[in-house]
Amino acid sequence: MKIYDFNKLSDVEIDQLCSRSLEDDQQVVSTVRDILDGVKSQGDALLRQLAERFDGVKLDLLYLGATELAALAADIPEAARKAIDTAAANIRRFHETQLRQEDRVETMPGVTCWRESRPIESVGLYVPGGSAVLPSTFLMLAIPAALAGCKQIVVCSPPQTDGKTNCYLAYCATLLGIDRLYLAGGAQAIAAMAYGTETIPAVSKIFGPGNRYVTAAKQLVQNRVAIDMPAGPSEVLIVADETANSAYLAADLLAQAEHGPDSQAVLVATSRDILEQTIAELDRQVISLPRRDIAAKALNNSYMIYADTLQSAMQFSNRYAPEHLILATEHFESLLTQISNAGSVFLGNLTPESAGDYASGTNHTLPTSGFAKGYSGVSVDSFLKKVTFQHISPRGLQNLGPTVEILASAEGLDAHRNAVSIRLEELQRTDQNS
Ligand code: HSO
Ligand code: ZN
Repeated sequence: MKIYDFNKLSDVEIDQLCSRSLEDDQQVVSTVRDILDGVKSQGDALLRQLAERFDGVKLDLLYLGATELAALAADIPEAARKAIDTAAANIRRFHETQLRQEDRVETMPGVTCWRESRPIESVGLYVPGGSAVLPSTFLMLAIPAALAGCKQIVVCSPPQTDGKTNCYLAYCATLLGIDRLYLAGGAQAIAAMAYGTETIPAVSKIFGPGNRYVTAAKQLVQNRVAIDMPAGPSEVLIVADETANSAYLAADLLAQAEHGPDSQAVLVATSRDILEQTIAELDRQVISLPRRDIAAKALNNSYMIYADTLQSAMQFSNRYAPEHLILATEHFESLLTQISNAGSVFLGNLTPESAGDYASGTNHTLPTSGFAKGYSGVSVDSFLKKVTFQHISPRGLQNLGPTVEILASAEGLDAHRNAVSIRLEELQRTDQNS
């Protein structure tokens, strides 16, 4: 991996290192457009056709029901069942704390304002299949959706060639009380949840990661539905000092790299020895990985930076705005306030990013590609709308009314002013009469 020296990098070079190649592939966009139009006009018939073409299966029914899911779930190995139970409990425990009621505020005597949450009634979750089936994503999306109180949780995942799903996803469904798993993958699944088909209901917001086709589809259906966030390839940035362990660093970089050939794994270290040792460790560890070819390609997209201080390292990290930030140092405490842009942060040498991917409790659906500058990861909030309320008493209207009247006049909006004046005049009349 190439090593840069932070102090020798120009501003433009730093920008280049921080930019992710998110080129809009016109080929992908035009294929996805066709699929969106097709699903809109042909519905289930096209979903069946595409399942045959892309997933190699002739589907009769486009979903698995509760009984079938329970039967498939029964095959899950005991250890995996327990691990999913533990992960689900931790994710639930962490996300539960996000359900908070806000206080009512009297902004002026007699003027009371407050905000209440309401669940998005119908949400769609996309759980990827393909090169890696991710039951962890099922947990990360369905648990906060259920906590938020979403009434309808539509889950789509690509079918296996036998027209079923694997025992892990089936177990997640039964554990979370999802009694239907729709067998649709790729852009067509997103189209189905956006427009609705005879079988798959249209939803108000679509969540979940996916390949380039899924991502392009989510982008294109936004005039119709909300989406969780723009999603690019997964990434990690590690800030390390001499207290880090190069074998752990290599393991964390590879954990990221195995996601996909376009994943990025960046190491910024204040020790040249750590950088050299990590390169040696990468070479040693990568060969034994089943996904070594994917990981090697991702490492080709990746790089290391030597920074002479942790402050410079943090400066780079904030410009990069990583999805995952690992602070591989015993001295992380003093760095926390310096973090301004990151999706999720992992502190110290014994906190691997994989812990958050699966089971510690935080969500793994996070902003990538620098979007951590403007977006947060998925949480219970992502499944809620915030509705504001206000009530004005007679005294409140007397206190606030004149301010509104003056501002409405300043904007030349007389009807706005009258809506206040008509009430104030009435109040005055009844005051005089009493
Ligand atoms: N690192 C991925 C999530 C994941 N990793 C799922 C393993 N399984 C995006 O945060
Ligand atoms: Zn991961």
